[in-house]
Amino acid sequence: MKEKTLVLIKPDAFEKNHTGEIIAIYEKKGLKLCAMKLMQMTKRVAQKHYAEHIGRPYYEELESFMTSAPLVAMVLEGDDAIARVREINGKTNPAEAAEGTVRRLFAESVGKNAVHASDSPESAAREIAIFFSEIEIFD
Ligand code: RTP
Ligand code: MG
Repeated sequence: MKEKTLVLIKPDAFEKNHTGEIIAIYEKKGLKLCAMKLMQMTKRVAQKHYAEHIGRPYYEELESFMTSAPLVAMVLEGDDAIARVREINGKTNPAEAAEGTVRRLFAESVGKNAVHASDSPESAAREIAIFFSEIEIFD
């Protein structure tokens, strides 16, 4: 089934010029870019995007990192895109991420872990609407 998912190339990976390589990985796996922008998250957007994480021990660090510098936001589309992109990204902790995954290749720590991807159809719909308006999404 065709799905859309929100992917963020986080400030660590953008800063290290890994954007092109990361996008190439998704494209080579057959996922299609249907929206993309360079932007910096505000605290307000971080609190909305990571609402379920507010109050957890790592939240303050997560918010401060995600708002610290520009990131690349995109929507990828493809068959089973939500689960497939998370598999391509690898485990949250790069030390546990499988060989060849984006996080194994580019992440430096659990916090600075290169990429974000939506984890369910509900979160994909919610997250895409935070970053993109209808006229910015092409399919
Ligand atoms: P993401 O949302 O970024 O795709 O990552 P995920 O689903 O694999 O991980 P999630 O549990 O949703 O956590 C969101 C982000 O919070 C940071 N985190 N740090 N220090 C820690 O223990 C810790 N736990 C989570 C990570 O940057 C993670 O990607
Ligand atoms: Mg998550």
